[in-house]
Amino acid sequence: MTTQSGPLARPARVAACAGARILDARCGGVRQTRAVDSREIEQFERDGYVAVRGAVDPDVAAVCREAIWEAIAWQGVTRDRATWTRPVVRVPCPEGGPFEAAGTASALWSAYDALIGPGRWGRRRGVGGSVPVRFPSEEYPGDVGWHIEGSYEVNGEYWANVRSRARGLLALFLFSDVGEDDAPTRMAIGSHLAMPRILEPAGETGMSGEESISRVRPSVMCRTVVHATGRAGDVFLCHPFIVHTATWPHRGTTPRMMAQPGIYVEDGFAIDGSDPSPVARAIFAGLDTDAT
Ligand SMILES: O=C(O)CCC(=O)C(=O)O
Repeated sequence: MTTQSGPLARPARVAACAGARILDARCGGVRQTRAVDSREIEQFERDGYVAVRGAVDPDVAAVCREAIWEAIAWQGVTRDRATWTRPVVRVPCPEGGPFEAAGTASALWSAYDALIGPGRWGRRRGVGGSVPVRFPSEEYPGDVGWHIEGSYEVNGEYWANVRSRARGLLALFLFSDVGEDDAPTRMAIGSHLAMPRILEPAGETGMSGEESISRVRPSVMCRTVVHATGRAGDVFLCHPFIVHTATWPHRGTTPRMMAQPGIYVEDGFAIDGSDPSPVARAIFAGLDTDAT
């Protein structure tokens, strides 16, 4: 797993709040334009995510699905439902071909420019990260719990620091249609604003996921939540500090295929108010907000 894409250690995850209100991310409708506009940038800073609808061509997403089926076949899972014996199967996101087309989609690159800043992020010719494929199942998958993604490895764990070294964004690439029943990723809206004050005392070193999530007030996970639902080809671009979780059970009919790479930013962001990028502005706002 690469440093820009690894999830934090699992034991740190905090149980989901049953009372959380759910907002359907599809409310905004299907995207017509290709770059994020000023309203979406404002939403990103405030809520911690923006959905880029139709970012990846649906035909490209369909070929990506084929490649993911081939990748999980090595673990004995095929289109034959009799092989769907586990609720989740993870594979590294395949490289090349359709994944290069998906990862270099112009709508995404222009959104990275808008959210991180031109020339500041790693121009990866692919998607990267891992693909947790979730199958229709009532079984607890074992990897559910609130967390933020770590960005760099320290003694086998993924850590994050307040400047978000090595991570500009968390991207959720939907390669299958994902509805409310299909175990969508759940994000706590505005939760990214709670993390800067938690991470700041740890300075450049940062802290482990276990440490950072254990310091978040439980009320943060009881905020209104949004589910990463939509059509194959939609991509959610999330602030690196968004608190999110996998969900279960999967009561839909088809496997949910989603990749969750980090968008690499080598040095992270300035946090003194001088950095104009929306990612940095949200970190700066979080330092000034009692949201922990
Ligand atoms: O599968 C999902 O919905 C999210 C998984 C996740 O957040 C992770 O593996 O870090």
